[in-house]
Amino acid sequence: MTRIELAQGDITEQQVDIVVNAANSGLLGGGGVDGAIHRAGGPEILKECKELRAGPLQDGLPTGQAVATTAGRMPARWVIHTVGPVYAKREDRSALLASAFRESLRVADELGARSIAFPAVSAGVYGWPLDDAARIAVRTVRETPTSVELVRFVLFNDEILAAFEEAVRELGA
Ligand code: AR6
Repeated sequence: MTRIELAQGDITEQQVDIVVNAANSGLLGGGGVDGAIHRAGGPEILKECKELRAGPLQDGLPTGQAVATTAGRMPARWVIHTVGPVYAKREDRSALLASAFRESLRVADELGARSIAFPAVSAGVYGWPLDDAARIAVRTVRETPTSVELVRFVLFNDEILAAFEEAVRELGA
């Protein structure tokens, strides 16, 4: 059974096997969680991202997929970089957002990880409405078969934490 936890705080400080990054397809850094992870983890992460772009991911990481690197100086062992979709009013991209969580768990299983921390992927710069982002995140994790024992959503502020608390209540996670 996978345990789902909610916590408020900074994802870079989590004592878990894997920290998930809400990256962009270029994989070379950005703002939000992405910036925080590269700052906290140090240059080793960017070095591995550049190697991925020079090798298997020459066109970047497609939306909804996930790839692992070292976590550098963070307490975690690995970072899984995933790319959530940009929110669009006229197009339902929720399958891609669910895929970002599912693919991250698949890569975590490949690594043999037991614990993972997710941010609220797509709920920042990418503009996803918080309640919906929270529901998709919680539902997908609950429905994805995985050997990961602990999934911790690390939420940056009161508002996004409240959205996840409501999603957990609604879905009974
Ligand atoms: N720990 C936990 N959550 C955080 C942290 C942190 N240190 N910093 C921000 N958040 P965002 P996205 C929250 O914008 O919407 C980047 O430039 C934030 O408050 O980081 O998927 C990438 O390079 C929000 O609730 O990710 C991409 O270009 C959540 O994390 C783009 O942003 C996600 O916000 C991805 O946008």
